[in-house]
Amino acid sequence: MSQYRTFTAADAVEYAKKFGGVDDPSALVSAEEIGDGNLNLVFKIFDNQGRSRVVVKQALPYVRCVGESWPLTLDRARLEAQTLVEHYKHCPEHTVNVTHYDADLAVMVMEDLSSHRIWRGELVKGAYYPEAGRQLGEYLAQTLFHTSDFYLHPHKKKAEVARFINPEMCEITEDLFFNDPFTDHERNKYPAALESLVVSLRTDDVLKIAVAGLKHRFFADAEALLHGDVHSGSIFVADGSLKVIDAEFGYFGPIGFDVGSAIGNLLINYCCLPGLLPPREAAEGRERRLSDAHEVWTQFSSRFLELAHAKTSDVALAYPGYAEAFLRKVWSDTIGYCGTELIRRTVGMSHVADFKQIADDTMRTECIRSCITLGRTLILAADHIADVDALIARIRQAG
Ligand code: SR1
Ligand code: MG
Repeated sequence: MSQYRTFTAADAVEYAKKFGGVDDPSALVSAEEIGDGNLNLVFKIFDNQGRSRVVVKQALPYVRCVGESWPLTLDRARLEAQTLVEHYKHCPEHTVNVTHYDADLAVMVMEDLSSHRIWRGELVKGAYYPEAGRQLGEYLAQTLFHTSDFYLHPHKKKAEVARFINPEMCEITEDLFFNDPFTDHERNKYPAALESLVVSLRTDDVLKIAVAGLKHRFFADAEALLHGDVHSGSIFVADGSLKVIDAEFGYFGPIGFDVGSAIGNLLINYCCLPGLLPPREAAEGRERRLSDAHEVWTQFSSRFLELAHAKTSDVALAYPGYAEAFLRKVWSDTIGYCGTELIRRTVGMSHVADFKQIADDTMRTECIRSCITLGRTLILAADHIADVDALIARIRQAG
């Protein structure tokens, strides 16, 4: 029988004493629940000197931001822990270190990242981390290459695809990205002034066929072990450091989904900065976001190619020119999925601080309008944007 029970702060301290891996467990005395995401409980565990030492994270049997009316698998804790452990093997520099997990309690223990801050909060304030784009590109290249058919033996790859089957979490993405915003769904939430723009998404045949293609590839293209939810709220930054957390959506899917989600969140910030900062700072921040997005793609693609040239084991995939051809497919997927992230974060239910924190209603509406419009442009143009410089030019053109 399952031993699952929802942790109190005291339970989290007791758990950290047993499984936290600290030298002096009896010094652990208190916990603070700091979870501000949509799904889980997250406890920071403090010692008797008031220092935070480890983090205990527990999956709830339902979607936290909605309540018990939306039940959700506890197996996501296993999937999250195993995805992070796998990614840590290939990119320890940029993946949070999970040191212990327990499938029955849906709990994991991980390193404390108190010296870091959530990137989204920093982007909203206009803070700049010049290395973050490159570091995120490196994380994506290392984790996605080393879990792909370029690197894994075909038997191992198939076993890994089976280990990371994640139907319930994938279903959330399938619904929230590819269905809800393009239908009249009760979960959608957007400013009333944008009704006609949003309705136009539902009746645009070319757009809906492009979105169907993206959803189909999300169902079918088991290219690599994705993080599955790479947004700026799943990334901690500090000077010279970046760490990715929160991988409960991990599964084998199209590489462009992770890269596109990452770039999409930078572009959401780009669209929202005029509502968050005074004009000069906003303009400067927007240039930095374009440069971050450029860095993510440039670092990801150049490192992925380097790895493919040096380490591809399969004789057919190693044929000169194939990795480059594959990356062209990843590039158009990246632009398409980036577009769906812009639309689902604004029209759908999963809103983000970048626009929630805009104080002025009219300005907020205009920033959301530019996110939706850019998202649509990118989905429609995904096969026609040659490279990252052409992408940046398109974004500037969109205004
Ligand atoms: C019901 S969960 C909504 C969203 O929160 C998570 O962070 C994912 O982004 C998901 O799509
Ligand atoms: Mg998350």
